[in-house]
Amino acid sequence: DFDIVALGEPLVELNQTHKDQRQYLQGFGGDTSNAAIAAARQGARCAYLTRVGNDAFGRQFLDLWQAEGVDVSGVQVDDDAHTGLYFVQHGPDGHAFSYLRRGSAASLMTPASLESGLIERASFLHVSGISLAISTSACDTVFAAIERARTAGTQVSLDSNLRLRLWPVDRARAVLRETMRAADLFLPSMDDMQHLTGNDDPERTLDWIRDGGATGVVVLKLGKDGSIIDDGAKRIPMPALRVQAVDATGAGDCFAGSLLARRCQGDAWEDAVRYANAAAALSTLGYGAVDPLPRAEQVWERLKDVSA
Ligand code: KDG
Repeated sequence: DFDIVALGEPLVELNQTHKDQRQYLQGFGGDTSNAAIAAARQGARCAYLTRVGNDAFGRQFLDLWQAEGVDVSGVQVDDDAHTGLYFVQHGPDGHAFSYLRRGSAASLMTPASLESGLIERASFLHVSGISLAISTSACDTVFAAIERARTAGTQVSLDSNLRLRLWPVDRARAVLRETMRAADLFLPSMDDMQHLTGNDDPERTLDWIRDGGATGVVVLKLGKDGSIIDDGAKRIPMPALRVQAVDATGAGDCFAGSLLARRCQGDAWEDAVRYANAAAALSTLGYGAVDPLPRAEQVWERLKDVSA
């Protein structure tokens, strides 16, 4: 059985280095894949549900997940579609992504892609705004996955991960609102919510989420200002850890995966969020979404320094 089954699109990553703007490091990305690997590095038993191309990148991903201990029995290989790709470019305002993913194998997922029965054997199903945005059949697949999870008693975790390059804001708002109602854990970022609601006040944002019908635990991510846990009864502000970030790509995914991993180990929400904050901070110290994801020993070490 599994702690976490994640569903979405893996993307090969080409990440610009600071030394030479035309030099790119190849790595791996895709928010839900990042989250699954982050969780596996914290000791969680994970599986990933997706579809990759029958190409060199698809094979690299299968090797990566296997090396990370992420179960691939629910990964489909598509002979006629490619594995998606994205570029990370760094500028004075942080990083920017551009994508080569339209028509990718993952975007061709359908509810039939879920027949492996993995969701039914997990504590958590983890999905995101990107899983919902890449195509209508992928969106249907996420809804079908949530349905399976609810029937089986698997908890649903949703990261907002709004990418306005992928869908219009009105559709994003409508679909995310519907999905957050079905989530046992909703992980929105303040940036995403500002685009969806037009307001930049965390309390009002949490009110919007509750008024919209979310009944699960909500952890609103405030970037350098930390996060707020809203468990439905009270709101608990949690501080962030300060680090000299090199590349924040995937930090939110590391937060999600680490939080879920710690919940599966029995942590209370505050302890799990404190841990996930430290893991996410450490994940920004190197280039790329996956390579710098910390392992449990490093996170505990860091938490020891903070409390000392
Ligand atoms: O959170 C990081 C991801 O956004 C990145 O790995 C690429 O999945 C990706 C996307 O669609 O933006």
